[in-house]
Amino acid sequence: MSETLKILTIQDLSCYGQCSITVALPIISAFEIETAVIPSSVLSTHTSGFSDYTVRDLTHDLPGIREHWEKEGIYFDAIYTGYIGSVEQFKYIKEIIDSRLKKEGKVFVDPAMADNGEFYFGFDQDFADKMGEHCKLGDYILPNTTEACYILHKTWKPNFSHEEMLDMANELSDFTKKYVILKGDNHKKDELGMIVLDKDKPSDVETIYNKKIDYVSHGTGDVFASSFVGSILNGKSPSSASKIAGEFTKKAIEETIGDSNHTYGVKFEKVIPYIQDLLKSN
Ligand code: PXL
Repeated sequence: MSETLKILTIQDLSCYGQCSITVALPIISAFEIETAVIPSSVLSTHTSGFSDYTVRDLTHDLPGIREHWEKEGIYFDAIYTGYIGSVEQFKYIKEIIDSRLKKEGKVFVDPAMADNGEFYFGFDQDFADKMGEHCKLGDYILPNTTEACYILHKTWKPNFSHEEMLDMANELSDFTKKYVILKGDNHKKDELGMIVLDKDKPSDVETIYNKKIDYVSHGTGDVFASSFVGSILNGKSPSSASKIAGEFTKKAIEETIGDSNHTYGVKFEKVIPYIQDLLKSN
């Protein structure tokens, strides 16, 4: 019987809206990885396109969960952090990583805090600076261009040249232990690129392209990060994992386009049956 890897994901639980934990848990599980969760806050919906949502901050539950898991001897092969609800959570999350990650375990940081040139509701430059520090715990960081600009104190624009994207990925090397996956290289007309950079081999930098789809949708970053994590834990290289995650996310968007009642997230459930094919062909 092969060993099942165990991952912990720490992010909010938005009860409705297809993001964060409700995306990560089913997708990573479908990659045959045992997935544990710490909901760092509970919201009735996510914060984009909904109003008057409820929020319960669970920051102060984090140390108690860690202490219990220490008593139980629970460890993880990987920890993946996404949307983080408060600055205070960073220190508790670091304690969880320090204490519950196996020695050879890997950390994935999706600095989910901004998109399309703007912060999500409630975040600011101070939060972005703390997120930048948090990224330094990551073996893999997965920012989009907006998040990269806030972390690097750069001015965002909708279209960066390929050279500017490569420069930005290089600058992000200071904010990762190993890999930068910078999403959103849109200099080509029909293809969307992701820069995959290993800070120890910057001259081997690669750009992975997928078909570009002109559709803005919520939650695609979470779908991408979850399928990237699932692919890496299935032994894929960062460039193959980016290819699989790009393809998985693109298919989820294709399933959603045209349904005007479904603008809050993407129908990733329809793509879950393709995971094994994607793993085999990449
Ligand atoms: O998908 C990112 C995300 C996660 N969680 C919450 C959000 C957002 C983006 O707006 O509001 C609560």
